[in-house]
Amino acid sequence: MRAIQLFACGFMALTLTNCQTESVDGTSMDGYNSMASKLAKMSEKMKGHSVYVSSNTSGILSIFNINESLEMPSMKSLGLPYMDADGVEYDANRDAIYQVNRSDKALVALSNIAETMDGDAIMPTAMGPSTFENGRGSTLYNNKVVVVDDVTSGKLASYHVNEDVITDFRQYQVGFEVWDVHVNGKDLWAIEDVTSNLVYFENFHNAKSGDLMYTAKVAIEGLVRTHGLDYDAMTDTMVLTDIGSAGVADDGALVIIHDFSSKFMAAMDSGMLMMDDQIRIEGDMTELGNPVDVAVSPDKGAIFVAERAQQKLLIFEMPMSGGNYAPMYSTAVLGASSVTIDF
Ligand SMILES: [Ca+2]
Ligand SMILES: [Ca+2]
Repeated sequence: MRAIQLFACGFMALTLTNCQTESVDGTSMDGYNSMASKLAKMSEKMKGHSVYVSSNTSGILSIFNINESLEMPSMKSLGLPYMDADGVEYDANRDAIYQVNRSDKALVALSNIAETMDGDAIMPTAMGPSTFENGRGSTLYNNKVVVVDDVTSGKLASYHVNEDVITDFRQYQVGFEVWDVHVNGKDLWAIEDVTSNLVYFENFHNAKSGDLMYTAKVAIEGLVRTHGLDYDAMTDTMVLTDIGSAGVADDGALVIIHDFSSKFMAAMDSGMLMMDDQIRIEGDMTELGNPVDVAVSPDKGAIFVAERAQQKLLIFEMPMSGGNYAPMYSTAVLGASSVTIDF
């Protein structure tokens, strides 16, 4: 109970910047307690325990519940009316999923996800306009989803989203092929496909449709070909995937960059973020071949990987230093193409 109260306190501190740190006596602080317990319930609900994995071959959305254990999650499979999916986002406010449906070239919404059971076939409750050709990664922010259109010479399509309606918001030409994106606050980070480049767009949220100029493009030393990225703002941790050669099924790696902001800003002049500033997971124990997407939870001390070549979901412990580590959890997910978490 104390842990829950402290958690609620943390939640209130974020919203009200005012917080009682002592545990409270229920008889004298009924109002506070009931508010705290409401907040606790809400934040507990907002903080889920699920890992969502798209497939680009199976027509299945896989959901893993890690509440009991990261090493032994329970799993449910949901059938979809399309086979080829990529970017996946979970909207905790609506208990909805937004998924890049590549078969129909549209972003779709899937609703009431918490109520679904293993084996259910579900239908989208909303479908967006077809404004991308070759959809890949995605990112969710402020009731909008940005979808990467991996065409020459590179596009981003963004949409207003909720569980019932998906409409056009803006379209941007970025001038290079993109694979994955992540919005943090007002800024956007993108992976340039077929390169080791991480690209920064400052103040993305103000950008109008049309040509979008990047603020900085930085190569990640030692990285061959990056695909997925995820960033945790609380701990300033960036994680990138390295698929190595697309045709080689055992040469993948993960790159973790702590104190990312200062390192990236420092690297903007030279155009390269050096090996010394990175932690690298690679080698025969890792099961990494073509890790196409990643989600990071410093809270759980874990990194979640959609591994396309080996067709798996992999969960790694957040490493303190580089090395050839075995994942703490590895399971088959046919066509694993994208991953997201709700905690
Ligand atoms: Ca590879
Ligand atoms: Ca991603």
